[in-house]
Amino acid sequence: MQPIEDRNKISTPLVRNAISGDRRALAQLLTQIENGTPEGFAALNELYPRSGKAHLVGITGSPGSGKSSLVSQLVHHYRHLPTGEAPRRIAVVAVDPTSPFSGGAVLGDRVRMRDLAGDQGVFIRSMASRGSQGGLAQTTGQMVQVLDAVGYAMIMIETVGAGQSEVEVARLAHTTVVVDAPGMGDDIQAIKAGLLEIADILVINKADRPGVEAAEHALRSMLQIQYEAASKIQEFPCDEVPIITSETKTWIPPLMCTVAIQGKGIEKLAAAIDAHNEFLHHKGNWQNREEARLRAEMEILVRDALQARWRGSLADGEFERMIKAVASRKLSPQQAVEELISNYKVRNS
Ligand SMILES: Nc1nc2c(ncn2[C@@H]2O[C@H](COP(=O)(O)OP(=O)(O)O)[C@@H](O)[C@H]2O)c(=O)[nH]1
Ligand SMILES: [Mg+2]
Repeated sequence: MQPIEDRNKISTPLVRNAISGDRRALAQLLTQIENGTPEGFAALNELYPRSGKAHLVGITGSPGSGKSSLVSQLVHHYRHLPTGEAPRRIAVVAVDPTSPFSGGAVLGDRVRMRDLAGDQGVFIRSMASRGSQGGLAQTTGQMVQVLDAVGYAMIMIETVGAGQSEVEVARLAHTTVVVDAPGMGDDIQAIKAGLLEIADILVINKADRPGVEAAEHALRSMLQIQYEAASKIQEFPCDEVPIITSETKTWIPPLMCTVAIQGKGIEKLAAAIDAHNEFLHHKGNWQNREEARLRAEMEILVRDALQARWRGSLADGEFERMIKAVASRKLSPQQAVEELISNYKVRNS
């Protein structure tokens, strides 16, 4: 391990350039991380002590609910604050195959994206949800770490809220925004229920569409079930931005209604995101969240590393043979796994 005093010295030119604001260097560095190269790995270790300052905001929900539209509106909002406040530098990581950030956008989205593309304070990176070397959640976590270390104050992570790895990605954020839209169908209720557990803010986008009340009612009932024990929760008025005082003990996810394509409700949504950030900076909440976040990240790393090592230790075709043995009912899945793992233990002792 490097001694502490050397920790802030950056020896790699690419990493130094990325820190000094060179966007091409940053893009190259992120590609190395995506490809799992040794240089990327070394850069992560070099950069880690500089990270930990950014507010990580996850935006998740069903495809087509309007996540990308909301993200671009939010970024635009934060970059053009009316108060003359210096705008924060914002990065977007879009882990979504249908994202306008990675193509496949309708024209309106492209126009908005172009607005952002000329802004030097905004960095957008899209990621294929398949094909990253170390697993989706791991790679996303590492990219976010780099963006944080080179000085982006806010990092938005857009991900489709379907599937385990997307939930894992959402867990990497400090603030998770779950986006729903009217008429998305009942088949995704289960996903929604799962996502609800990790939601800090709920958004019903496309509030210009029919069925807003029904969507609102459904989400509100789910929230009430989840938070019943927390306290006596009155109604959840839509669009009410939580006010954080020294008395605030629990965070109850606010329900916000937006029309992303018209920029409606964006200011309030941004205010809710900022309120959650403020809540986290209250009474050690941030530390708790950071630890929970890092626990999630490290569990992913340990799992992936162990699995990779175990896979690497298998003889050619061993796994396939086991699958055949299970398929032909010679072994139960449990027996097969026991055997596969016990061989691994022997080889590694
Ligand atoms: N009517 C309506 N359409 C919207 C709204 N927000 C987004 N859309 C449209 O819904 C489609 C999907 O949006 P997108 O942001 O790509 O959704 P994502 O897949 O969740 O990222 C696009 O055609 C958007 O223009 C909205 O508030 N109202
Ligand atoms: Mg999208």
